[in-house]
Amino acid sequence: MNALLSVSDKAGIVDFARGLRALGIGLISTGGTARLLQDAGLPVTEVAEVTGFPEMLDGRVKTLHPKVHGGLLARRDVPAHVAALKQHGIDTIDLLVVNLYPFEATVAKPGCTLEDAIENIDIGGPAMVRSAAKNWKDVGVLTDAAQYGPVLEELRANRKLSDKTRFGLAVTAFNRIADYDGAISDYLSAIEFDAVQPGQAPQRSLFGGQSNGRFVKVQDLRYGENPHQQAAFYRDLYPAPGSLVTARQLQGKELSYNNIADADAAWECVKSFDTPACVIVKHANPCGVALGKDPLEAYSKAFQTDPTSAFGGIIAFNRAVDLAAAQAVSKQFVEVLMAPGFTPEALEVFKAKANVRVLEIALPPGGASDWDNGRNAVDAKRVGSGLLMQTADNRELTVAELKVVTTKQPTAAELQDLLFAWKVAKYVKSNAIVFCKGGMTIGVGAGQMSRIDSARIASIKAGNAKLSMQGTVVASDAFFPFRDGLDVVVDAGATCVAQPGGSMRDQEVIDAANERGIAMVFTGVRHFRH
Ligand code: 93A
Repeated sequence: MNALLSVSDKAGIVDFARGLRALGIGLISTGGTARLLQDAGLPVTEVAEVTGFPEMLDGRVKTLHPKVHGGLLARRDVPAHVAALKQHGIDTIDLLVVNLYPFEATVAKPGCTLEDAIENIDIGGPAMVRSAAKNWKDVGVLTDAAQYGPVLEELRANRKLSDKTRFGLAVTAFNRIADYDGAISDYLSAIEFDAVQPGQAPQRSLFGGQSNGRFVKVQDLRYGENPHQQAAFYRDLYPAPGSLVTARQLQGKELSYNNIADADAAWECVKSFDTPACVIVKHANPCGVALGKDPLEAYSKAFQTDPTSAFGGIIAFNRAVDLAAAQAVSKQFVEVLMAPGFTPEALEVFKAKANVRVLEIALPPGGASDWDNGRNAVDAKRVGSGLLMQTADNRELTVAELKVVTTKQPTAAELQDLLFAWKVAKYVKSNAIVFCKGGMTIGVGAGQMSRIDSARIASIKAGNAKLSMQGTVVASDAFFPFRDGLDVVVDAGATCVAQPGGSMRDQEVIDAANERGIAMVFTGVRHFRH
């Protein structure tokens, strides 16, 4: 039995080769790998010796030879194949161990040039992997160091690999090649060729090129939105720093489909604040959002907005959770708790609540405005047999953009609350009406087909929580089409309103605001979210 070993990532290869050798398996290897094995005192035949050709063209041609591919592809059960091998002096290769030039890691490095990327496209490696995987009935193919241990164990036990093992290895191998080729095609497709400068990292644009992104499975999920639906969680090939998929689960039950969807909503919202904040999400909508001097205060305020809905909620912080915040949170039923960190005392509190899923997740390196536009700032939604894609809603509002359209001007405190409310409204499903005061949500109306119903619901909720609506500000994610919605929020106690403007009846709504003696600003920006 012969094994060919050709690996870029050489971790674990010496021990594995030693294990093969101990079973009497012959070792063939390419330059760098062969040297390493020889240095470890293992007898190795160099591929150049097998092919009768030196490795050439800076290593671009090492294994691309019939002596290699014949040995991998020949069917051992077809006499004509066996005869052909004999005629041409080709030995079978029964085990192939390959990991590829590190293309993905190379292009992930900042400043990687097109030339560097191209040199890291492996040709001979994938060719061998495909040959071996196609001929899985006779050849075992290893493409990942994690396979070394189990394969060696099986060989030690049975002297050969089972059909099932070889088939499984072949499937993994083809998946690896598909991912690898996908990474190459993604990278090249997104390059704006006319802007390529020699020696510089090429400009890449997700929408300029042909790529629509590729995904890697994170985990299978027990079920989907409902128990009769199957589901799995995938991540981008290159996840954005600070995105949900970079989270580490510290304890708790397995995350469910709905947990992940809600955790994403909570995390996206909370990380958009620079100062300590807490977001509680239920059914994809924030049911309480607040700022505070510390996590405890932010949580206490967020919880007050809607204690009924917060039950079983997903709670996210943008600051490390300390003991005080942990003790407060642990008084309620919580599904998922997420934060950039936890003090040891805080973690201790949740040890007693083994079911609570605790996720640690780093904030984006650039802070609240770090939207990572270059990479994952894309929203996608399946429709029928199609896919809707758009840039993510990363629009941030500055005070300078606010246009006061009423006689009454907002006070400084109202302006501050308006910006807070506006940020929250962006994360509330449309139609969104968000009442806020003092850096906390007072009433959230979400997901209604009519804006006036969202306004009514927000004020009912504030009433249920026994919160005063007097002097609140209101953010409306899209314009008021009629004055009736505005009247509802003013009746409830709002004194200042932010909305995009742009309705045919803007004047009617402005007149209503003036008549009711409140301040209103137009943002010129809409935040539908569905
Ligand atoms: O440049 S290649 O595409 N041409 C080849 O013929 C070839 N054969 C194996 N790269 C090739 N390889 C790759 O070399 C393997 O996939 C592996 O990643 C690497 C191992 O080289 P070395 O043993 O010299 O470190």
